[in-house]
Amino acid sequence: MSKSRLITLEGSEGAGKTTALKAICKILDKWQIEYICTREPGGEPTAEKIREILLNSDHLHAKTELLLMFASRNEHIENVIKPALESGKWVVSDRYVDASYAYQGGGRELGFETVKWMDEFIVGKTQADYTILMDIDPQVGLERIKIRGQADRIEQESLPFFYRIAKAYRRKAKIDAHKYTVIDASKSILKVSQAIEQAMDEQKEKLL
Ligand code: Z5A
Repeated sequence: MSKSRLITLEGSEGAGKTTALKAICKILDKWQIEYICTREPGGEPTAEKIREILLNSDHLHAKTELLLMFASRNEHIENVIKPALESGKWVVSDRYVDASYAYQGGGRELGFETVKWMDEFIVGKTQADYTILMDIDPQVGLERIKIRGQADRIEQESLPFFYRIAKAYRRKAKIDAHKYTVIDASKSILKVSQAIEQAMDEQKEKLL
């Protein structure tokens, strides 16, 4: 039996992570892998309550935001991710710790070092085996999600905030290049899905 794997999806607003998730699931089904799909912040009851605070509070200090992201992540890891991996299932997570490097480290300018400290403390060895970054110009991504209506607290941030996030994601993808694939998410849904399926197939030997 192959080792259980943790696959994560990252990207800024409107990058198309939902489409990407479908493409990953299609491949895992083809490989006959048992897996669960989950998301951050959230993925389990307490973490979902923290998500509500994170997305719908009027104001949060940057450090509070970082601490809450990791508090919800700790519940998610202990109650969902670790048990799934230990039972032999693979886990596909819509966002994981690299979102904290990008949003809190880059966007909120708390820096990678601060996030790394929290990463080592909370995530430890439960690191992603493989990450797909949906890379898009933030302006294009924000345009895509405009039609959804009411923006949450983070979505209401200014454009420079989202450019810092995109830059931080690219930096993290370079640091962890051995386990990252960067997808051009500005292409059509069909092209993006094909690119993800191809990327997964290229990782097959490494992952299985
Ligand atoms: N956050 C954080 O700050 N720190 C952390 O550590 C973590 C998270 C874990 C979670 O909100 C928020 O928490 C998020 C980061 C922060 N920031 N905010 N706000 P969320 O889960 O609600 O939001 P999201 O993860 O950013 O999801 P999203 O905005 O929905 O983006 P998406 O999932 O990538 O997009 P989508 O739903 O797949 O697509 C959006 C629209 O674009 C939709 O109408 C699609 O049909 C369309 N689309 C998708 N692909 C295409 C292509 N290729 N062409 C044209 N149109 C497309």
